[in-house]
Amino acid sequence: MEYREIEAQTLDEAKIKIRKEFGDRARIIKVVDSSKKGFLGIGKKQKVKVLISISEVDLLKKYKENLGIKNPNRKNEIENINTDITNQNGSINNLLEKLNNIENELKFINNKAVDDMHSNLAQIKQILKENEFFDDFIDKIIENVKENLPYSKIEERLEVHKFIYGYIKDKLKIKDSFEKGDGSKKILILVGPTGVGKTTTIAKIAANAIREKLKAELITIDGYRIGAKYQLEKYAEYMKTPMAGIEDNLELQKQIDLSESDLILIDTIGRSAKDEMNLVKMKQLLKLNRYKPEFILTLSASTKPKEVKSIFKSFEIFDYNSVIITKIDESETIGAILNTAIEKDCSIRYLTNGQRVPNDIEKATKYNIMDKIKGLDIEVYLNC
Ligand SMILES: Nc1nc2c(ncn2[C@@H]2O[C@H](COP(=O)(O)OP(=O)(O)OP(=O)(O)O)[C@@H](O)[C@H]2O)c(=O)[nH]1
Ligand SMILES: [Mg+2]
Repeated sequence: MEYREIEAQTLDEAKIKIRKEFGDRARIIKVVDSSKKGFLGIGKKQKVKVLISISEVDLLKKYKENLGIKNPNRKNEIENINTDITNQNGSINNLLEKLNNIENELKFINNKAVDDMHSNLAQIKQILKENEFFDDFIDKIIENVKENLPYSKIEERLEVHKFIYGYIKDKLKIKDSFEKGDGSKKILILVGPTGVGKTTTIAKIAANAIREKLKAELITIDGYRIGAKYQLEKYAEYMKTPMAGIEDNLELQKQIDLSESDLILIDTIGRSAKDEMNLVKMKQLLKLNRYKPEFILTLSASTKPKEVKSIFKSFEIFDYNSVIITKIDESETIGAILNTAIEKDCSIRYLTNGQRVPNDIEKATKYNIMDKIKGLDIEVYLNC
């Protein structure tokens, strides 16, 4: 560091001198007024002495570097910083615009992937899939929304959910009364795969009928399996209601002829959908020429969707027109069964939701079935 004393008439003049000679290496340390006084101020000679320090070039450079100033001209530096910020703002805006474009492109691609579908419809499609409705059924629903809902409503998620709820609800058929067998006797025959809960459900229906002061009677054709007859016998005993095990068609006809019950519930042998031979035999055994029994397909909510259709198909030889969905408590979804029942124009009769006899059974209603469809807006359930 060097020190100098600069003399000039005014401070401004001294500053110009300093700037010219030393640039911004100089720092003013002290200013001394050394004017020579004239008489009564007349002839006064103005003079200032300015003491300055002068940094060495390297030191100054370092000092500026430490401050982050590269450009010796502070004004330029600030201007540059401002320009940088403006540029950065520009880049951020550019970036945001690009992101926006990418997002729009993705939306477009996604929509293309789901057949140019509005996101609300894509969401509904997903919900129905998660409920295990089949693709062709879902496509039909989506087409229906597009045809019947104006675009302004498709834009509103809740409107779409309401439409879907209403659509499925309208398609569902419920059966809650018994067809009369011969004017007085009502005969229900439960058929279905093995282990779905036919025997348990028969006991539940009988117990509830008895509660409603109906005379109920139980019959099983499942005399071959150890324990099967015993299971029904135990329920009958508990309910103090008649129970018979029959082995052939004649015996069955006779049993019904002699029965004085309002409701006859016939339990059958669980058959796999592939067991066509035995299904045909069972149909022959259950042939009741003088009566009009009502066959009910019983199947479990936990049946795999891809098996549901083949079960409906295999049991078609019984001409059933209603179903009981069992083990609702063990499954999250019943879409595949509802889907197939709707397609086959089949009514839903009961839902069973546990092992307890007689409590774990409900008569099917459109509302308790729609409640099982997950993922629709809660408002829909509250207001529909
Ligand atoms: N969790 C649950 N279990 C049930 C329900 N209904 C029946 N079960 C149980 O399912 C098992 C089979 O019930 P069954 O009534 O014997 O079934 P099934 O259709 O008569 O069986 P098969 O005569 O062998 O064809 C039993 O352990 C029942 O307690 C239900 O709604 N929920
Ligand atoms: Mg059984």
